[in-house]
Amino acid sequence: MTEHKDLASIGVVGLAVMGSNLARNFARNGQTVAVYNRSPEKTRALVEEFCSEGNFIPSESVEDFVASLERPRKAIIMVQAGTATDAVIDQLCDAMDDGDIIIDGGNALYTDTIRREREVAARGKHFVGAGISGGEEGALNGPSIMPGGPAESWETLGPILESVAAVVDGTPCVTHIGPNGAGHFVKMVHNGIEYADMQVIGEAYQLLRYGAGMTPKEISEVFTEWNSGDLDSYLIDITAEVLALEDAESGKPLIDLIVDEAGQKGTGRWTAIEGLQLGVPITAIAESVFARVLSSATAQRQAAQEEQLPSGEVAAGISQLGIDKKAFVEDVRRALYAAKLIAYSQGFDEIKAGSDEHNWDVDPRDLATIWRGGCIIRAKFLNRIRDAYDTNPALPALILDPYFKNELAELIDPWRRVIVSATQLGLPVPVFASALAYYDGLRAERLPAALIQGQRDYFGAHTFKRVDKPGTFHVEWSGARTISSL
Ligand code: NBP
Repeated sequence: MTEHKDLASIGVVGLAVMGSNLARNFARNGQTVAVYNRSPEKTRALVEEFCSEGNFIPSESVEDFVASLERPRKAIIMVQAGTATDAVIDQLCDAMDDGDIIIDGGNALYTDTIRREREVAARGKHFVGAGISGGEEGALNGPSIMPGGPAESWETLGPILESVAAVVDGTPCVTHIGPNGAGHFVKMVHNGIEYADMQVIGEAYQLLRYGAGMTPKEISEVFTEWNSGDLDSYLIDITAEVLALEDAESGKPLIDLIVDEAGQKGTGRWTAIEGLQLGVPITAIAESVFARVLSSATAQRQAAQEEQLPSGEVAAGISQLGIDKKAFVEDVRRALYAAKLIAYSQGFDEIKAGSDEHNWDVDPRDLATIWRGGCIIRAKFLNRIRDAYDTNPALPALILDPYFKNELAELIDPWRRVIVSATQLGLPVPVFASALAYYDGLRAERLPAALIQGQRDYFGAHTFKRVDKPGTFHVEWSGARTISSL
């Protein structure tokens, strides 16, 4: 085993794009970084190319890597979620000593993180599942980091993670989220919100392009303008850039040359599944996952076009509906903002439900704080969310905060108008529309659930409760239809 004179304060295992950028970020911020990758070529390439950025200690075996770390050892795993992560944890556990800390920075399923923490603790080590957001750029220049795991690990890890996280108004975008799987759970919902945020932007684009007949370049300018207001965010900013780009070869807008099929990897899908399991109506997030699934149903989409599924009477554009373009653009902006608000409100509901279920005590204010920088959903709007939970930490729903309620009063009519127009134009706006259905559902004094209870009692004697008296009731549907109290 190699003897190391100087030891590393942190190590990174897995040197693909995320791991190597994170290792460089640590090195640039004055940490001596131990680096290891399964195939040594990546380790060599990283150190060769970036040794001028700081101190790296490369290793070509896990044992050497572990020996190059100061105690308690801290190693961040940046490999694929699933079996690769389990394999690396096993190797590290064998080589490490009691009290050392293994951090999984990949996109693990939080239930795997809970299991891993238990298994690693049984082997005498600490395990921290940390969500890391911001993609490769964030990993290099400052991500938003969501670590779970034991509070005592955070005391050791906190200062190191703070040294590489994004910083907003002097506050690093990292904090201890809660025990065991809390960090990865929160990262999962963050990604679910990201799906919805991207989809509502997509729906706005679709309406402006195929409803208002605007060119990608014109829409890019609209997004640039929107980026200076309530919608100011990383995703709106990059949308303007994507729409502005022309393919040098053909001179066509790049957007028209990209195949319109979006995949949905682990985290977005998990957020929807978890919402169902926890019984939280995260409709905007789930619809955004389904929108991607539909986009990828290539064979069905092709058949539907070939068969010319009837559209009914649809307008070719907003002028046919007598709608002014400038007014429409502003309505779409407001509809986007409203649907986005619902997606965030639902995401925070899911986090609260997960936190209650697992006794994590996640503070929503912390999340709004650390998502303001580094991560994909970073936005000015998160300051408002932070203020909302500051004012009332027990807010029953984000949209019930007085500021957001006032905003919704301004957004609701344009939001309804846009959905009506989208229907008349035959353009799909699944998240705009489902978010409004959720909103109206929440507001409704009476929901048809009463009828559903009646149906359930009819065919399955499921019983029902009444609004006018306490108790449980059943109707003898097949006989005299008398209502009896049970
Ligand atoms: P990948 O997940 O694509 O790369 C895996 C790396 O792990 C390779 O360098 C591979 O080595 C190494 N590895 C080791 Br060490 N042991 C392995 C094993 N037993 N099996 C398989 N691979 C092993 O890297 P990534 O895109 O940098 O992502 C890393 C993690 O960060 C993932 O969990 C991802 O979900 C998460 N994440 C990614 C992003 C993003 O924007 N890409 C954003 C946020 C989070 P090799 O060279 O020998 O194959």
